[in-house]
Amino acid sequence: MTTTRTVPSICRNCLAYCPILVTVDDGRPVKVTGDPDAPAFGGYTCPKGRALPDQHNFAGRILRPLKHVSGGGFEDIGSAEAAAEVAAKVQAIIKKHGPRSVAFYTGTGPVSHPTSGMLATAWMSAVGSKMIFSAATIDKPAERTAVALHGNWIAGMQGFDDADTWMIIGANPVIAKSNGAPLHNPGMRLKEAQDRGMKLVVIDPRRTETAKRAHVHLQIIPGEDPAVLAGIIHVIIKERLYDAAFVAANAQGFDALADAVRPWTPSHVAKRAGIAEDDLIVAARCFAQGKRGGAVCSTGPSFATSSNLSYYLTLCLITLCGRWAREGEKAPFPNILLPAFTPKAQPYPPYPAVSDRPMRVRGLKENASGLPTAALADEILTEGEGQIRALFCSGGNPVLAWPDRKRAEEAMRGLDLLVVFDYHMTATAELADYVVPPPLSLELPATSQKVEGLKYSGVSRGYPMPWGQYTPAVADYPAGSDLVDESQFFFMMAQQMGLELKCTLSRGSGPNQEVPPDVIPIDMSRMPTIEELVELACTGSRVPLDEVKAYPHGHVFDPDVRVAPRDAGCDTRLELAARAMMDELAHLRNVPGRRMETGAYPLLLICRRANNFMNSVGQDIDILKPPLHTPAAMHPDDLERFGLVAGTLAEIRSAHGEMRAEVAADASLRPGTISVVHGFGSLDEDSEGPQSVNRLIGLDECDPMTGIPRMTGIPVKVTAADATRH
Ligand SMILES: Nc1nc2c(c(=O)[nH]1)N[C@H]1C(S)=C(S)[C@@H](COP(=O)(O)OP(=O)(O)OC[C@H]3O[C@@H](n4cnc5c(=O)[nH]c(N)nc54)[C@H](O)[C@@H]3O)O[C@H]1N2
Ligand SMILES: Nc1nc2c(c(=O)[nH]1)N[C@H]1C(S)=C(S)[C@@H](COP(=O)(O)OP(=O)(O)OC[C@H]3O[C@@H](n4cnc5c(=O)[nH]c(N)nc54)[C@H](O)[C@@H]3O)O[C@H]1N2
Ligand code: SF4
Ligand SMILES: [Mo]
Repeated sequence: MTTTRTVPSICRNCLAYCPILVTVDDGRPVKVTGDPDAPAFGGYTCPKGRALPDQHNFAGRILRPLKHVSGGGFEDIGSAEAAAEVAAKVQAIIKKHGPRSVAFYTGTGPVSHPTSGMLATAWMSAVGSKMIFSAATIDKPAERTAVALHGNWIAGMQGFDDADTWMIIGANPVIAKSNGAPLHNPGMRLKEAQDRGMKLVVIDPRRTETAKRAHVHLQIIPGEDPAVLAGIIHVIIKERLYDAAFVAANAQGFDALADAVRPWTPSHVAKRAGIAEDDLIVAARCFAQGKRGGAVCSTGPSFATSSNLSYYLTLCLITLCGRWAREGEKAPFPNILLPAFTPKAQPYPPYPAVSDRPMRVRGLKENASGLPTAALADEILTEGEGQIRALFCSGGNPVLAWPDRKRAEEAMRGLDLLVVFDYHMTATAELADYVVPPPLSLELPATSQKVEGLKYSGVSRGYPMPWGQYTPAVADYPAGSDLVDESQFFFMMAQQMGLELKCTLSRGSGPNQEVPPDVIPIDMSRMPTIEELVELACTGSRVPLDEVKAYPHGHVFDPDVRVAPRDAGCDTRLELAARAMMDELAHLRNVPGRRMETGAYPLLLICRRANNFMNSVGQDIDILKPPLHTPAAMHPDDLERFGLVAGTLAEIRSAHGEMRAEVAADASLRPGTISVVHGFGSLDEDSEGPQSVNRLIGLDECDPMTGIPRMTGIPVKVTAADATRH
């Protein structure tokens, strides 16, 4: 007899962490819907969330660790045996090449399993390697460098829920549940906000699902964000719309910033960015004349070059208009499952955005966002002392996700040891020596803490209300499986190698820590359970985990934390004129704008995300309708201009490479742009099927501070696939 039950849980596919109801038959998830009893989420789910049972029951799921066998293919290996073998191989590599030769890369997989990395990073530090990379540096590294250059505000940015003005720069939260609007049910949240009169400014070359709701949409030429932001600041200063009292009390460098934006007149910026001068002025007034609000950048400006500057000018805009939480207000981000701290109406001071620890390649250094992942392929492929020989890849898919698709594949093939933690055979896993399958989200406990912690990467993000939720594991491990997560695997290796692990819990970014980090020794005599690691992560939480557990549908807590005044004698200030940023702005003024190209590459390729897929995840799940070919959206006028027919195959070429895609008409694009979703493709993508857009993206134009390559606004040409054959 089947036992069926329906239980509350959390979808952890993306950082919205939507509360869900999961129907479980004999331990197997069979249905997921939004949880109508979860306060404030409105029962929202997206297709990815509803496909969780398909992901968990997926026929191609890897259920036991795999070892690559010489001659090709994989064979099953027990998890303990795999850990022992890998530990021995790592020891040999360290003996020969030193600890720097061992690297760890974490992708977006850990979004769905937040404790997976806890013991992995502890193990890295125990073996003495600092070579820890993450997808964050090919995502939005400027979130952290800009904060390092500008400083941050201890109490955080003003919240969304009582804002009357808001600016979203290169994000599409309605689809991506990303920066900009509240992560949960952003469409509903934006609508509510507009119904109460909030004015939204969106800067995006595409009239996105988010931009459609904007009061002013600046449909810019890709890459012109710094110009537009400088123009907006120019107007705000010229019309004296800034909060002079706030600036005088909390910032420095105002005069230098005013000088720096003076040449960025509305007429110059409008011409350069391809927008109407009036729209720019209205956007500036709209943002500055509101009483409360915020401004947030996302991947658009992050990928567009000059990303530190775009993010930095956005912080300047927030400071100029005093959009930080003020003394006496309810603290917008008080922490529920993170420790209690005192949110003050006071800045965290700026700190060095770049460390003195160099990489071996590209002249890059470690920076506030970590080690530059775009340099990792070259760190692997460049011979010499310190060359990386072993890579642990946790929940990432470098072959498809890293810019320069070919170089990424070469790097994966060039390693002495590649261990991939993933639940299915990805393009990267196919090249692994060992593939270790972790349990999937519904088989694991978790809390909403991960989303709260988003505020540590940049200005405040996360929940707009003090939300807390815990879920136990609601599904069983599949029968006959031998699943281990990263923490367990690294623990087993540590035991094998006689290492003592210590887990460091940091609650902040760089030196800006809300409370001092906790360093917690792990009992090495017994493998901790995942439940124990969840508890460990909640050490010192403002609301005890047990109290959160009492609300299985989640709860809006009301700790009534007020923003405290500035400390007596504190003279810390936010920096409006960081030298490096002012120099970059002056330099940009002297180079021509990113005019829509007209020569050999007449279109600009821009980035985009799809509702049914989370990067490369979901492409093998039938009900998410993976396409036969990578879709490429173009304005109907451009299809006509280049003699292309929607629904047919085309060849896209950049100076770096070429790809095959199926063109579609999309009038939401700025004419002259073409947008392609990343994450499609496979290891063998030459013969047929989808191809990765990272074939078109090279590493020759990387940001000198963070190393992020130009990943949007890339000149390309498009021809009908048949035409290219002749
Ligand atoms: N051209 C182009 N390139 C891009 C981007 C772009 O917009 N355009 N976006 C960039 C951005 S923002 C990012 S963040 C990176 C993403 O880069 P990656 O994170 O390297 O790529 P993903 O495809 O997200 O890979 C996530 C992997 O995690 C696995 N996974 C899912 N759940 C779990 C789990 O619980 N445990 C483990 N161990 N694995 C799990 C999935 O199966 C998948 O293979 O790509 C970047 N690359
Ligand atoms: N459904 C879904 N959700 C996801 C993901 C997914 O793959 N699918 N991925 C997750 C990840 S890893 C991340 S990092 C977040 C990212 O979340 P977002 O940053 O919101 O990602 P996108 O939806 O691609 O929005 C980026 C926007 O930038 C615009 N853009 C392109 N070039 C420029 C430019 O030069 N300037 C400006 N101002 N805008 C530009 C694009 O038109 C696009 O609308 O989403 C996360 N959520
Ligand atoms: S938006 Fe979709 S994928 Fe993201 S947490 Fe919610 S249901 Fe899951
Ligand atoms: Mo990302």
